Amino acid sequence: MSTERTLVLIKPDGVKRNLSGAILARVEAKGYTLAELKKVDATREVLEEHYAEHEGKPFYEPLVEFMLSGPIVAAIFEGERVIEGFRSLAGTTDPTTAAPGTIRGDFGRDWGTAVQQNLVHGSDSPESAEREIGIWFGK
Ligand code: RTP
Ligand code: MG
Repeated sequence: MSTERTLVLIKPDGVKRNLSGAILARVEAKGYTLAELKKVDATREVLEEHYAEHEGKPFYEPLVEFMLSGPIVAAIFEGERVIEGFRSLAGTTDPTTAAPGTIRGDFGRDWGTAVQQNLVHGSDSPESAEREIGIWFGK
C-alpha cells in the first residue's frame, strides 16, 4: 500500500505573522514526513484552479484576493491517513471557534476581514490531494 500524501498551504496570514515554522513543526511533531516545501507568490490562474469548487460562492473573490495578498508556503506531507490527520490538526474552518489545540484554534481569530483568514489549507480527499499537488508542484 502506498503512503498517503496531502497538500498543505500556509496562507498569507500565517506567513506574514511568522508562523510558518511553528505550523510545520506541529505537523512534523505529529509524525508526518515533509516531502516537498517551497515559498511561492501564487498567481490568480493557480488559485482559480485550486479553488474551482468554490467559484460563484460569496466568499470566492475575497478568498482569491486574500490568497494573492502575500507569499504562501506550499508543502507535501506524507504518512498513513495524513489527509484526515492534518485536517484534524488544522481545526474547523472558522478560527474563532476552532478547538484550542488546533492550528486555527490556537493561532487564529476573526480579524473583521471579508473572508476567513484561517492560516492553513489541507486537502480533503485523496482525489483532491493528487489534483492539488499537481497544481502546486506539477505531476
Ligand atoms: P481549506 O479548503 O482552506 O483547507 O479550508 P476548509 O476546507 O476548512 O474550508 P472550505 O469550505 O474549503 O473553504 C475554503 C476557504 O475559504 C475561506 N472561507 N471563508 N464565509 C467565509 O468567510 C468563508 N468560507 C470559507 C476560508 O479561508 C476557507 O478555508
Ligand atoms: Mg476545503
